[in-house]
Amino acid sequence: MEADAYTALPNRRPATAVAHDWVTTVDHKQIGILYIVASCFFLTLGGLEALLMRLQLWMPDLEIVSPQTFNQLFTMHGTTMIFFVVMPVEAGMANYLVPLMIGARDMAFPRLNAFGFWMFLFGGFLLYFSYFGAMGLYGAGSAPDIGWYAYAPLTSPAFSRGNSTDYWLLGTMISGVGSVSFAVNMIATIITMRAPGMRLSMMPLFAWMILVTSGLIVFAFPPFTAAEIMMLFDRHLGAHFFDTQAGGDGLLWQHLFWFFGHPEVYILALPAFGIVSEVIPVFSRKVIFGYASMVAATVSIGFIAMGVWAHHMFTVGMSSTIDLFFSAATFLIAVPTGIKMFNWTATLYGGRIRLTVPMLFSLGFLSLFLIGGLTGIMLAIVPMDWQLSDSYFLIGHFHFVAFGGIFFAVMSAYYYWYPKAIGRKMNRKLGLWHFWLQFIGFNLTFIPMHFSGILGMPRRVYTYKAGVGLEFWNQVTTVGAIITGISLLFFIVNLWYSYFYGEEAGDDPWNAWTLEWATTSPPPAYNFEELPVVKSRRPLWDLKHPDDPDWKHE
Ligand code: HEM
Ligand SMILES: [Cu+2]
Repeated sequence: MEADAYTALPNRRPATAVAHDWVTTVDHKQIGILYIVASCFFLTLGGLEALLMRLQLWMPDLEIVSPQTFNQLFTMHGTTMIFFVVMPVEAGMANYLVPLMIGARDMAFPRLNAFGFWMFLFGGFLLYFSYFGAMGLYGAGSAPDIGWYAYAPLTSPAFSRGNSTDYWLLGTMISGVGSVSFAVNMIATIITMRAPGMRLSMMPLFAWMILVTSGLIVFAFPPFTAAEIMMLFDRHLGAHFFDTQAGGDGLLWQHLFWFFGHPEVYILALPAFGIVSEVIPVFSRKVIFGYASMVAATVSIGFIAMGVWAHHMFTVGMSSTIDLFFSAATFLIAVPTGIKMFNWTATLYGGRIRLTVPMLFSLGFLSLFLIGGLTGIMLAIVPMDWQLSDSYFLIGHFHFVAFGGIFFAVMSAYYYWYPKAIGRKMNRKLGLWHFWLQFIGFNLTFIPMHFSGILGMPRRVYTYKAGVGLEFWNQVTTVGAIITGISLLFFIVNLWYSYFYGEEAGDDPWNAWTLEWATTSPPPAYNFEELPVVKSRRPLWDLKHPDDPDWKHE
């Protein structure tokens, strides 16, 4: 067919041509959407794994899955959620939004951007191929069963036969290359490609938090990759880095892992903080309270996050001096986090609050993240951690942070920016159903985990004894997980339904202030026909109110 034929019939292009466009794209917006779609795919897998675990734990002594399968399920679920759901959905949103927010036409290195996405996706596929292709201790088709932090010596050749552990190492390592590509590209883009007039001090907070996140990725991933290469050497080339019997050190793995693994928590959390920092002001009709302290808090969280890793190791028997140091450093990180909580609340205070669906999810974030933060402080108290570490209390705590905090914020972002990407708003009724079901389901799932943990239920067990008081809390948890799963169905239906039938959005449906709303919805390939001159933190406000622009007051 000739080129004109395509242009004459834009809707009738063959599917292969459309697919070709997506596969070869270097446009930051398309790459962003690819990341987001891929994360939905992995969310389905990670969610099904979670549901299977919860069904197995519905009653004492059930045998829905075998102990071996249960080990694979929590390993794959945790690894998937962290590396293949939350990181890519946030990377996708950053890819889509940051160039628009800073008034750039694309990322600094568009091809590197595409490379990063395909590395991430290949890593995920490789990991999941283990369900069919890996040779494990129990025969072919064994997914990794080593937990999401793959502790030595469990992963050493002596204890991990076959190659399912190699799938884990290579899958996360390859997707990690994608993450570093993303981060380097983001830093270059934000530093060098801001619109004329936009000083760093005027940049939207979301872009700031992506900048700090990218810095964390650049520092945290290489040591992790190095540790994984060392582990591969141990497994295949007869090295003994982590083999205590041959003069190696199993604890070395833990140090290297958590030197990555703790910052990783903030790599997941900072973009979420960025999201609510954009959503809350717009729906409170107030500028964000304490912009400068918000930036300062983000940067200091970035620094402190690199220095608290050993709070994951209080129970391995480090010296009490070391325990004390890491405990104190962990308390310290509550200060900048507290400043942020204060600023978001102060932004709400006295605002003209509009309870839109994105706003509800951001408020959900605020309340749930607060609880997750508080139980985190409890765990930073060393003797408390000795009691609760590796119990369901810990599982409850980090799901409050990762799901209640981060995932609620991600949902807020979906509802807030969908109109920009698609040109239509998401349906409010379905959105309300989604929000309330997710909020109720979430609390039913994860509050009881704190209780079963205190009652002594260890994490990573495939069943528990009857008559020791664990039935009730486990059943509530499982019911909650099912409700949460149903809430996500409302979300998926909403994504699909609104694509065809959603209310037309226009360029700026929320009456917002940042540059992504200055262009059409969806934006053209080159993003902006003409850039507004940036003189303040709210360029669109200035444009709409030439009589009283922000820069006169700043
Ligand atoms: C409805 C949603 C979810 C449910 C029902 C759920 C449930 C579970 C369950 C039952 C476990 C195993 C606990 C154990 O035996 O130790 C687990 C582990 C885990 N989950 Fe989730 N989860 C959900 C969402 C998430 C999300 C959004 C994240 C995001 C980061 C996440 C990250 C993890 C991690 C890192 C582990 C630890 C895996 C390991 O022990 O190696 N989960 N989850
Ligand atoms: Cu940590």
